[in-house]
Amino acid sequence: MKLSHTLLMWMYLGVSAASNNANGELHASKIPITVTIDAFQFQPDKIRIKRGQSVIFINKDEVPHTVTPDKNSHFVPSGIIKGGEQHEVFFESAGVQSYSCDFHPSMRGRVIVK
Ligand SMILES: [Cu+2]
Repeated sequence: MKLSHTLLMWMYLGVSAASNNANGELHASKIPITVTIDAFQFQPDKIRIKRGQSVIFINKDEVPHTVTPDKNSHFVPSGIIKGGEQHEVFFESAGVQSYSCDFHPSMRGRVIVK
């Protein structure tokens, strides 16, 4: 009795994990991509997304950063992202959208929007 109950539990856990996995892959294109800001670097600093997809920038540093579009880039600037906070940026225009941090101009990254 006890053994079969344990077996059922394991089967249930197995099925549940598998369906979560399949679900995640099915909707992968709609899941926002994450860029981590860590040690004064965007990681990764180059990503490819589809138009309409968003990118969540997570600031793991203790100081504030921004995601500010270059002159020829088209997206709404993040404004200040405080240390430990995050901000979602929406990319509606195709092309290479390059950006930098207002406070640390050497911090640069690119989002390639298809
Ligand atoms: Cu910065």
